[in-house]
Amino acid sequence: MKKIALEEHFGASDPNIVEQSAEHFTPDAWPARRAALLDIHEARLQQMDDLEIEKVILSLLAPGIQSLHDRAHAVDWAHRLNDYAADHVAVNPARFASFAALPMQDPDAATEELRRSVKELGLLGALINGFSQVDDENTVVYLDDPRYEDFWATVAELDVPVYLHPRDPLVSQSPQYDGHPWLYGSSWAFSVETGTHALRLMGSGLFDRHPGVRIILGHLGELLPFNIWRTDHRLAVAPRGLDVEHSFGHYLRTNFYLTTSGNFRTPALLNAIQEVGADRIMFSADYPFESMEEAARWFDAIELNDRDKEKIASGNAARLFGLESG
Ligand code: GRE
Ligand code: ZN
Repeated sequence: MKKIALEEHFGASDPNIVEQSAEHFTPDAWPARRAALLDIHEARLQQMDDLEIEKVILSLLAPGIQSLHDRAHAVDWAHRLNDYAADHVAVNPARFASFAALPMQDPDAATEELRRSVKELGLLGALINGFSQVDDENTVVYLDDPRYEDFWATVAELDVPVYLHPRDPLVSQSPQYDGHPWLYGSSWAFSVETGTHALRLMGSGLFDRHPGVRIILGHLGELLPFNIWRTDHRLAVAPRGLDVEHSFGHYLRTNFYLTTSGNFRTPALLNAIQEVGADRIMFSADYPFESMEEAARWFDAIELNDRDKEKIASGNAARLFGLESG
């Protein structure tokens, strides 16, 4: 079945950001993954052809710009890496598109870079890797911070989605993981960190002020579809100062889209479909951290009615990004 995939990462060696991903692999596995992050038009495209993935929306690896705590460094690298992404899309625009990476360390610069990326480079929105480290490595700022009010207004005005992608919490600020390093990364901490960040956005009133803002979450929703009923159920009796117009389940079903990136598990997909509906779920792999082949073979074999399967494979993404559906 024809598919569009949209959490598909790249790295670059100029500026040299690809090395950020080395920590996620054993030294013997890293050279091949490094090469896969740097490649776009060869092995990646070959696999897309083999697996009926007609289009990939690229995004920079994580934490990417979000960990560059020096503001000027973040602004410069985001600009250069968005140019780099646009240049690669231009080589084969039928098969590739890209999200922008944004220097959230400087909210005005991030807003301008989003505008430039969408209007001048033709990128399809932004992918932000969670909180940003700002000015020093231990200061973290989440996207619900008031300094981002103009940024979110611009997201609404440009009418482009923002992919909220995982990063690890800082070791210095995560005593719950001390001595248990296997809890970091994509095994667990990524999802808890990102699901919590999404709840912060809901609780901040962002979607009351800007009902048109659309957030994409990977990994079948970073644990939220499983737990959202309980969160609302408890907040109804113990709101602890929460003051927003709707339930979190409402925001999840109204302002969020989910992808299958890195979560190739049919029971989890069916839970997500039951909670948010098949119109809000999109196929993705999370290449090259995950196997494009495993993602595609799992998805193609799922027994689901044809209408919903086609929407998840490509129809929802085509509609959300204004792509021609073919
Ligand atoms: C991801 O982008 O989702 C990712 C990483 C690093 C390791 C695993 C993973 O950035 O899924
Ligand atoms: Zn990813």
